[in-house]
Amino acid sequence: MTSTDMRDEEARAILKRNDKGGYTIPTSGLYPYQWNWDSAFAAVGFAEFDIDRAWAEIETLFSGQWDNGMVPHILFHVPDEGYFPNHDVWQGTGPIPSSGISQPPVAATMARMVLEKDTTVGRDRVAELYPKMVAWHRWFMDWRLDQGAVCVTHPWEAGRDNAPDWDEAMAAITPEGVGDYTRRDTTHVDSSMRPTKYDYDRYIWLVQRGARLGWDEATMLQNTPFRVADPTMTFILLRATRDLIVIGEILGADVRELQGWAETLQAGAQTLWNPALGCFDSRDVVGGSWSGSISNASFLCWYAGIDHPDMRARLAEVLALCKYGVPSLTPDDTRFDGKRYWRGPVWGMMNLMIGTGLSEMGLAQGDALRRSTADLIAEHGFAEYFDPRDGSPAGGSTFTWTAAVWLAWASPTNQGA
Ligand code: 2M8
Repeated sequence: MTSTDMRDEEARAILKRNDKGGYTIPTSGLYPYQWNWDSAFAAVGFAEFDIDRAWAEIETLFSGQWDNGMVPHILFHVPDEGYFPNHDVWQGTGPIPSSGISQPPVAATMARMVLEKDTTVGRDRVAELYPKMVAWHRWFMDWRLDQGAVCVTHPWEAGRDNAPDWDEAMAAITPEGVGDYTRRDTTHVDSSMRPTKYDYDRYIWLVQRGARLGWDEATMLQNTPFRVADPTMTFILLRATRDLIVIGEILGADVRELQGWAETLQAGAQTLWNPALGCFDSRDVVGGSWSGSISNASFLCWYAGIDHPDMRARLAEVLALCKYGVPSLTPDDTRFDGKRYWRGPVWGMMNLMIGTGLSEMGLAQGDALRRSTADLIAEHGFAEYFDPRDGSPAGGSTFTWTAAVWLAWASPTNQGA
């Protein structure tokens, strides 16, 4: 067996081990539930060896969809005391116990990828999912826009939990009355690789506010303490809406409403251009300031079909400092912390989206990024994230989305595919 075959085998084994029957946990211990965008990435990993299981992953995710169209960021299928905050804190109001916020909507893009693997099997499966995905995207358009850019109402919604993008907005929150609580994440992973207590106090305060208001979007919008227009959400929703249009056209659906959304989001993405930084950036809607972050979310522009000469220059600068792909924050930023989660580390699935976008636009860095991600995983394993300075693994291990990224994109088995 070659080393590539061994990694392929290991990646399949990780997906099977994290499979809890219809849904996949990100990794055991640290994350014992179904997470939204983790599941969508898991689906493209499964699609490399089990198409039926790939569709089941997305179907189970949408079984938690709320009446208002929102698809929660966590589905608490089986209670587990090893995680905090659990459903008793969140008090999500959907058909199965869940959180009360969403996560980056990569599902339609991943569904299109699974569909293209096998259109015969996929057509009926995607036909069932299509109206649910449209309803979810409509929820974003109804409740999350600012000047056409997509906002997050909690750092956990962006999936980039402790990114510096939220620092100003978080500083404006005084987490009064949050009470005592016991974190579980730091019993699984070294606390130097996780968000701080300062962050967690504000995360929980925001969750308590949502729960108190019954997760009613109109009520939560009034005097909202946290609303940040975010490149992660904006680029990903724009990309996914275009993929949803392709799926709709295959199904013979009327896609005019979706085309309107894509135009709105395309214009909204331009409102994230920070001229002083020469980069796409997060914009605090409540406080009015830019984050000033050259992050891996900034470089999702190509994934959304948006090119910019300055972004190419920023990418070259960042990649000159990082051997293994795009870090969550450029290392020459004073806020950079190479092991602390979304303040520095490299994440495989972010590399996948950035690299895919670059390749689709005919830019050579796309394939280079795929090769460096392959080296990263081949040399350092299937960690949750990696220190961009030397590739050392950090966070959880045997991680679902890293295994999926390997199988669906980075593995040399797929080179030239
Ligand atoms: C991380 O977030 C969760 C909360 O949602 C946590 O720290 O408890 C983030 O990296 C997020 O993007 C990811 O989906 C989740 C599971 O992998 O973990």
